[in-house]
Amino acid sequence: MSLPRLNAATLAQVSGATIPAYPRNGEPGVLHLGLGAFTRAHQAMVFDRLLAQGDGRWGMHGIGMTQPRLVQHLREQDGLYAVRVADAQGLRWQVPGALWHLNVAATEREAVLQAMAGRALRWITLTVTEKGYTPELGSLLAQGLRLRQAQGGAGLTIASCDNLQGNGDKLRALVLAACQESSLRDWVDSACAFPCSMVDRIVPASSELIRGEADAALGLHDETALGTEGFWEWVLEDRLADPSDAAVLAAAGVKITGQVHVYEAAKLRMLTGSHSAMALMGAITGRRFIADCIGAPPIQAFVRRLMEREVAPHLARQDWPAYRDALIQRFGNPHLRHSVHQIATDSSLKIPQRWPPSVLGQLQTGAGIDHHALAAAAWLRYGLGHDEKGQPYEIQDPNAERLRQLAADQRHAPEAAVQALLAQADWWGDQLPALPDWQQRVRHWHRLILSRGMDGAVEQLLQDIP
Ligand code: CS2
Repeated sequence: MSLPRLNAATLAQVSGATIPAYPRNGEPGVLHLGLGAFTRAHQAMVFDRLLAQGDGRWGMHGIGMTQPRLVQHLREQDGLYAVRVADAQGLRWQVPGALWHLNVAATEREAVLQAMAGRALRWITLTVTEKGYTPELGSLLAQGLRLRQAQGGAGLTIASCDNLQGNGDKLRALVLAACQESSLRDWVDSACAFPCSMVDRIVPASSELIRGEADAALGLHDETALGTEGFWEWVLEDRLADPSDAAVLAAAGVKITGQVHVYEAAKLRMLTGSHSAMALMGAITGRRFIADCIGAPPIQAFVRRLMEREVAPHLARQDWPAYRDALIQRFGNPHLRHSVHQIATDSSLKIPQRWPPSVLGQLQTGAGIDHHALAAAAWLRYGLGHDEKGQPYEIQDPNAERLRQLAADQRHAPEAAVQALLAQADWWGDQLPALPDWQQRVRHWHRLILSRGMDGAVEQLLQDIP
């Protein structure tokens, strides 16, 4: 028997979850670009907390950039959805209520532009992923801000929440470049703020499994249910259009600081840098989830050493040992079922943010780079598109074809394949490709991966470099 759908009319029937008890019919104060799993389990739950405390300014207008399906499902559910928060500290279900309006940028552009000019709007937040920072994004925002300025709207805080170093600066540059009129550029520059921010919560994509668990927990069907961990962090640069928001957000657990880059570097290089290495190892060895990877002692030892020896020496985050230990715990959370292939998606846009800064730092001090070199060699092996049991997998990446071509002949001409991979300046930057030590170590570990297998190469590294 099919369950009734979760929506505003059935919400009161929910017993096994915390549900919103505040009005949801106001004008959204936040417009979010890049409606996906992450923002629904992160920013939306921060705004849900503020709304529950009576501050009605934090309702969200969620904008899907291209895929209408998620927006359609959420429209059918009046913006309501279920989130399971589970880790060693316990398990609970919540229905956040911060998502009030929904549109698709690709097909409903006028509605999105009008929303950017909305009287009640105060913030725009973004999770458009690493591949979303394009001139088209700048144009969309500039067009909306032009309309806002013309209608006498106040300035906005426009906060990028993507895994990019200096994300707010990158976004500001895109928007200013898209402002054709100098009057608009001057207004954006003076009235709007583009803080950098680091956001953190592990949020796997929705799955049939979690939707089934939501059915059982809520007694209602949610086509978009999510699972996440108890941990979350939002570190926001203290550069806001309305400075009074700093105290409001801090009271909800957001860290407002002038040191956001300290947290950005630690997260990008320790968390997501390890994520990318494990994801590629998992894909090659046929391990489905991150928890399966970190649960393999040699891979856990590899990850610890990658963080301690090759990343931490270049971080300003003083509490990195505690952060490292927390990450190992978080990676091992069995409730998350975080797919290695989800993380391996778009590796050609992710790895440039995550590995080169640590490798360059190590090379500048003459320290070892073998853990990152083995990870880079794993990326080349990943490019073959099948695991070590011959099971094929899809390479989901805007540069998938390039990676496949670079990887195709690696068994017949391994050195040439490594050289070709490392010569991709848009992936490794301008400095790394020319550094012989880097090339030599990647060649070494690539040979080991082909001869001893992924796990064998990891074990060899642990033996060779105690
Ligand atoms: C992951 C990130 O998919 C990926 O690339 O490394 O989504 C990671 O789970 C989040 O940034 C954690 O905050």
